[in-house]
Amino acid sequence: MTELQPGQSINIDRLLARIDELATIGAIDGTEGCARLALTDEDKEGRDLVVTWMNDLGLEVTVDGIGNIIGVMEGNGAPVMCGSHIDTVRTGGRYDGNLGVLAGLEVIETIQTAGLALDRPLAVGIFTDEEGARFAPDMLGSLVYVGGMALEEALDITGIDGAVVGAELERIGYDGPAPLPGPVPHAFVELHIEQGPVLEIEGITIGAVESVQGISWTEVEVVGQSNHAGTTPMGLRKDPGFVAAACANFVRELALDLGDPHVATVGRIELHPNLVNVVAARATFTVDLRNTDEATLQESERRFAEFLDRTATAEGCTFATRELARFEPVIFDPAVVDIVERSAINLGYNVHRMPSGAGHDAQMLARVCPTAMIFTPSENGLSHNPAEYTAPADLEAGANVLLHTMAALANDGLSTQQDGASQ
Ligand code: HGY
Ligand code: MN
Ligand code: MN
Repeated sequence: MTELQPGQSINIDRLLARIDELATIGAIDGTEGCARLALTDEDKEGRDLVVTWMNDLGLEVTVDGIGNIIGVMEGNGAPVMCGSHIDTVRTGGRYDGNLGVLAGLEVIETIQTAGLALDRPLAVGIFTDEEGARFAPDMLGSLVYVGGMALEEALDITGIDGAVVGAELERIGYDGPAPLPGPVPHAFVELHIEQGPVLEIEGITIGAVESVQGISWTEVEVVGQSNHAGTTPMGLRKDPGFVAAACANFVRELALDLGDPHVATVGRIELHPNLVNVVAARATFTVDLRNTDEATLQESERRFAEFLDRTATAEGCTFATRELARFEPVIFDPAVVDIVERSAINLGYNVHRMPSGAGHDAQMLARVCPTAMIFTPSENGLSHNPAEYTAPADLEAGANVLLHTMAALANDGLSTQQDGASQ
């Protein structure tokens, strides 16, 4: 068996071929994107394809009770794991999540083909429902994997379409037997597209990700009184549609007031009965607030709650809120971030340390083992959009950094002697 050579590269054509093939599942007509909402038939089809590739590589494949799929190479001791997700949002691109999983398979095939010796086995994980777009919270599968949510609670979650997680997992045949919480890896590394503009603007190829910002998702239901749009004087209205619109405007103003990196989004608004000539009876909408600083995130939650109360009350409406997701900022393991940065430099790529604006499964694995992430640039900073694009040279760079980072971690690049030492 041989050592990994400093210049050893993955096979980019093989990686691109897998990315392209997986993207045909749930393909969005006329675009490069795909739609595979968690636990839908398209998600099942994507899972089946990647499991076939895992089996072709001779990996030991397990599926746990929340549908996480883990493929492990033969070997002794806790594996060095990589991975991500293959579920997408409804306007998804072909790289978000998929790159981290398929680059993991490519790393393993490169190591097998070159007959390379590693002190530890490698593993690739596909975590269920990372997006949280159909079933909140996001990162659901990895959250359950690390014991952050009981399986029973997760299986009971009802989605935006009324489907229930447990029933959907059973329907698609991914309610697996593997134990939860899952086996703790020696270390975890996630390769992901940046999904933002920073790397492209700075002309940097690799992001060594040091942290993930905090996330706060709330669903708000405002109840008023449906009435005739033509006959109801403005002063007599109880219009939840107005309250929802006022809240969408407020969170934008709030984000501008707090300044970067604070972001705020009203991504989903549903009016009932949603008709041109009816003052709505009910408005249901979501508020997504994020910040790298927990105290500021809490301040934004507090200021929004006060605005909602004041505005709904003044409009004669009642309201209820439901927390969909709430994760504090996460700091990745400095030793693993160092290895990512050093791997990139040794491979001749320029590299930039940065936070992640998006949530990722790595922020959950960081609860149980040394973890970090690798970013590659997103063209025009675009993501959660079918036009999402990352150039092949950047995909190759990211996968090469993943290869060398995982090899370093497998050959004890970490000072820790214990498997999966807590942070
Ligand atoms: O919402 C997120 O940050 C991720 O795409 N789930
Ligand atoms: Mn993602
Ligand atoms: Mn995403």
